Amino acid sequence: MGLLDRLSDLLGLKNKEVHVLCLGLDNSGKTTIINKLKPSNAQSQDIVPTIGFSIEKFQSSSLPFTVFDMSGQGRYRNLWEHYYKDRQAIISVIDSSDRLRMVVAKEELDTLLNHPDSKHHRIPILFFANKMDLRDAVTSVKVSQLLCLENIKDKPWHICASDAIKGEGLQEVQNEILINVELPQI
Ligand code: G3D
Ligand code: MG
Repeated sequence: MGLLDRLSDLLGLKNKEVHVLCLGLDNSGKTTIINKLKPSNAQSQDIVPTIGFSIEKFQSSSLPFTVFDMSGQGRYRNLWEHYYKDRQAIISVIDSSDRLRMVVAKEELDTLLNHPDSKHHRIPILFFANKMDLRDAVTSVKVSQLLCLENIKDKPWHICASDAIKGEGLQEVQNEILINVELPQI
């Protein structure tokens, strides 16, 4: 069973539409990851830079999924907050090889975590420490430290190392992050 199917299964979202918000700085690999999460017959061959944001709707097993792929480019970042409310889970993608912008990634994450629509809601967050294949990549443990993930107490979260090009690490979501989740009305 794929990651999205397990997500919907664990959240008990049978026969409903599942909304997942995918966030991260530009070039971190969001669109590549979302593409790999789609059923193989719906995957694109070419990934083009996302302008603003794109909404991907696809069927995963029997369930319709909507993934909001938010551009990380600075001028579009304030769009994120309009979508905080409208999600059952968040996927946050980090370029593990981009040490220079890790501090910006942390600022963006802090903005998300401190937003009134996000704070105190038990929305599961799945972090992908992406681009693990690159020589400059730091480990997922190091990414976790740089982003101070251990300070997140009000949300279940998990970090996975991934190589989105090969599709490695994308299905390894741990069940425990997805239990005890307060679901918004959908
Ligand atoms: P974004 O949607 O977060 O902006 P994209 O990022 O999915 O458009 O990916 C940005 C670039 O990073 C793309 O390269 C993509 O192929 C590459 N990429 C994504 N994931 C990985 C990964 O795990 N490893 C490596 N090495 N590269 C990755 P281009 O060259 O098309 O700009
Ligand atoms: Mg993109």
